[in-house]
Parts: sequence; C-alpha cells; structure tokens
Amino acid sequence: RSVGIIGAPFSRGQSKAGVDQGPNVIRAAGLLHRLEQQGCAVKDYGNLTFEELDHDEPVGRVKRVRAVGSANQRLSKAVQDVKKDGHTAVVLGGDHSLGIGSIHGHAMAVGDLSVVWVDAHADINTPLTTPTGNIHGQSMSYVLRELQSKIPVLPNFSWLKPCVSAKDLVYIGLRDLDPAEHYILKLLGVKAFSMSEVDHLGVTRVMEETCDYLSAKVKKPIHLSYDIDVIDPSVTPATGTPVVGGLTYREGVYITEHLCQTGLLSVVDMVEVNPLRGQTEKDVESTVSTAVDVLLGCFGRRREGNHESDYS
Ligand code: DIR
Ligand code: MN
Ligand code: MN
Ligand code: MN
Repeated sequence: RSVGIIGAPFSRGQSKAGVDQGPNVIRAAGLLHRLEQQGCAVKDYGNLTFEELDHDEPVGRVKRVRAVGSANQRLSKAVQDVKKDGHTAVVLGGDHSLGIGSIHGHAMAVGDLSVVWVDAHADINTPLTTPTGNIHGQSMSYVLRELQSKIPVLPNFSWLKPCVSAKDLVYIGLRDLDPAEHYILKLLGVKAFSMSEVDHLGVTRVMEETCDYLSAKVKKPIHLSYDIDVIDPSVTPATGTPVVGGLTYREGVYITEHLCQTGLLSVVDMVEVNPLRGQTEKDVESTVSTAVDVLLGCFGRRREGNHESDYS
C-alpha cells in the first residue's frame, strides 16, 4: 500500500485556536514511521499554506467564508495530485471545514464515491440554518447534490461543484445534532448510525450494515472523514467541541480496521485534533495517539498482530 500525506493546518472553519497544529502533532507522534513499519510506502507532501485575508466579513451568518473557500480550493487540488500519483490520501487537519475540499478533490480524481462521516456531529447545517456560523458545522451541505439549491452563492466558492449523492453517505457516532440538521437527514433519507444505534446494534453490525449499504449496487471508492470528537472525551479530550457519550477507543479503532478490509479506502481525513484544548499533557498525548491508531487501522494494522505477508 502507498500512502500520500497532506497536512492541512487550517482553523478558520471554527473559532478556537490550536487546531492548525494538528498535522504537526500527529506527525510528531510517529505516524509516518509507524506506517512504514507496517509495510506502507509513505510520501509526505508537507503542509499546505493558506492565505491570510484582511477583509473576510461574515456573509449572512457564515464566518470566514473567503478564507475557508480559498483554503479548500487549494486542498482540493492537493488531493487530486495525490490521487493522480496513485496513493491512498491521508489529510491531516485542521478543522472539519476541510472536508469540503478533500471530498471535492477526491471526486474530481476518481468520480463517484461513498462518504463515511464518523463524527459526534453531522456537519450538515446550510448557510441559512447554521446556529454558529462556523463552516466546520456545514461541510456536508456544500458537497451534497441534493442540497445544491439551498446553498447561496458564496465568495471564493465558485470552484466548488456538489459531488456526493445523499444515498452514498453514511454517518457513524452522531450525538449532537441541531434540529435543522436532523430534519435534513430525515428529508434526504441519509443512512445514519447515531450513538443509540451503536449501543443497540454494536459496532460490528454497524460496520457490516454500513458496508452492505454502500456496496449494494456498485463498489465506489470510500472517502472516510474521521472527526476525532466521535470518540469519548475521556479518551480524546483535546478537541474543539467534545461531546459526552462517545465511542470507546476500541470502537473507534474497529471502524477503521473494518473499512480497511473493504479494500476501497481511497481518502482519509483525520480532523479536529487540537493540542491546545487538552487540560494536561496526558490529555493531548491520549488524543493524538488515538488519532494515530485510528489511522494505522486504515492501513492494515490489526490488534491480533501482523506479520510481513499481511501487508502485501
Ligand atoms: C454545530 C457544532 N452543529 C455547528 N458543530 C460541530 O456549529 O453547526 N462541532 N461540527 O464540531
Ligand atoms: Mn466534524
Ligand atoms: Mn464533530
Ligand atoms: Mn464489511
């Protein structure tokens, strides 16, 4: 397996400082070395740089539209380049607004794809329904074909074409939705496994049903967008919007072990790791090492142990 890593130190999709340090702390925890140890060829494309904009006044309720638009345009291009080079792409965030550019770049490179959005939040507010104005809570609405008519023209977003169908989206781990987001999910019939379903079915059946649902017709490349806040804050506290009642470490890792076995993982985002949000050094360490383990699960690491021929 070959992996192309893109650092996307971007924070303007929300208001808390520190999430732009995500790519560096995840690298410092040894991600590249550990991927190589488990038989991956790794190419690090480095960190993207983003322009600072002096005049970026809110558009309606939506904050930092121009900065988020231009950053995502760059990220989309970077993801397209990594896919053209033939790698599975890993995007290290940064906040979850970068799901927009990552998914768009992925779709430009490979065509139709499935999206598995693993998050405490649905991130599907529209610019009109957002209670906070933060674009990290709106990413999916920008890329869904079915919501195109609900998205107004926004500065620095003219490059974006909706590229995902609602039937190709699955949520896992939801537990903090705004009323409008819940309405949108019901209206579009989006497949969603909230924490209640995880409790009811168990993570094994959730993953089996996710994969059965997504491969019912044709097997499309999978875009996994993994928000570290899906895991319980007792394990991953260093994140901007922690929500009680999340996945255990084991459930969080099981999700990627299972998705790896489909052979369809094509782009993986790891977002919302924020080293400035932990209370202690230990909080940050636990959050970052969990993020690394989740990523290793995407590339063949099994807790039963591995040996060389597993990786070929
Ligand atoms: C809230 C919080 N639903 C919003 N969202 C997220 O701002 O739209 N927090 N994504 O991480
Ligand atoms: Mn999110
Ligand atoms: Mn979240
Ligand atoms: Mn499966």
